[in-house]
Amino acid sequence: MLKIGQRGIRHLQRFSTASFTTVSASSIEKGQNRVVDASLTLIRERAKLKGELVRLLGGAKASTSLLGVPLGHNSSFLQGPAFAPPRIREAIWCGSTNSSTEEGKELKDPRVLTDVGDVPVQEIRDCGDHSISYPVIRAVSEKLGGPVDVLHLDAHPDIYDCFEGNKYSHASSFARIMEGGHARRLLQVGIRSINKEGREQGKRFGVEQYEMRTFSRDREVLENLKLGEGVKGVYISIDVDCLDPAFAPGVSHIEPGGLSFRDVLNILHNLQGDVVGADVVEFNPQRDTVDGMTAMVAAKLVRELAAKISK
Ligand SMILES: [Mn+2]
Repeated sequence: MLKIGQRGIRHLQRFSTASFTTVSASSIEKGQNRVVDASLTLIRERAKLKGELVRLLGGAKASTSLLGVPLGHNSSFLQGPAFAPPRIREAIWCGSTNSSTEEGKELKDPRVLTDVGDVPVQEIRDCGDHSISYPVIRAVSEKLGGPVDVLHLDAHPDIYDCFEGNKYSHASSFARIMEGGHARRLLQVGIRSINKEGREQGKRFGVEQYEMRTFSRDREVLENLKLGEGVKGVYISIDVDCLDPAFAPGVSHIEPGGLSFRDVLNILHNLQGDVVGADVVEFNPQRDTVDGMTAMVAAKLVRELAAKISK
C-alpha cells in the first residue's frame, strides 16, 4: 500500500506542483498514507464485524462483501465510472423494488451481502475502471493460492498489450491477468468491438472469445457453463457495456449489438461453479438517463452476483 501511496503522490505532484510549493513532499505523503491506512482499517473492521454477525446467525460457507472502488483515471475516453459506486448503492436499496434476488436470496441478510465501504481512491491515483480487474483478480488468485477461471462479459476484450502508452489501461487489464498466470481459463462473452490485436492477443493467451456475431449459435454453451473445477474457483467480471445500449445507455463506450439483460442473467443463473469474486465496472453515471436506468441495471447485476457468491 505504501508503494501505491508513493506512486499516488508523484501523480498528484505532477498536476499540482504550483499549489503545493509551501508543503513538503514528505508531509503530503505522510498525510495521504494516513488517510489510506485509516480508510483501509475501517474497511477491515467492517469486514470483521460482518464475520462476527454471520457467525452469530449460524454461519455461512461464503458471504459477499461489497467494496466500492471509485476510479476512472485509467479510462481512455471518459472518467465517469469514478462516480458510480454511490449511485449503484442507492439503486441496490431503491424502494422501487424489493430486497430479494431472482432466485430467492434475501439481500438484507448479512450472510448474503454486507457493504464494507469504498477504497479511498482519490489518495491512490496511480492504481487503476476495468483496470481494477487486474489487481483484484491477482489478489484473489494470490490469496487463494492458485489461478481461477474467469468469466468476462464485455463488448471489448480489454487485452491490448499496452493502450495509449498505459500498460494498466482499462483496455489492457486482461493481458496483465493472463501474463501473470492468474487465470487458467478466460472466457470473454459479448465481444463486438475487437480488432486484429485483440484477436491475436486472444490466441496468444488461449482466450475463449465468444463474439456477439455468433451469439445465437453459442447461446446453448454459454447458458450451460461449468467452470472452476481443478482451480481455486470462478471469478466473474462484468463490464456494463456487454449489454446492448438499449438496456444500459450509461456507459462510456456505447457499442450497439450487445446482450440483453436476460441473456446475462441466464448465463449467470445457470453457471455451475464456486464463484469466489466478481466486479461490475464501467457504469458511467454522467451518461445515464435522468431516472438512473443504468444505475438500476448495474445494481441488479451486483445483487444477482452477491446471491451467486453467497452460499
Ligand atoms: Mn467494455
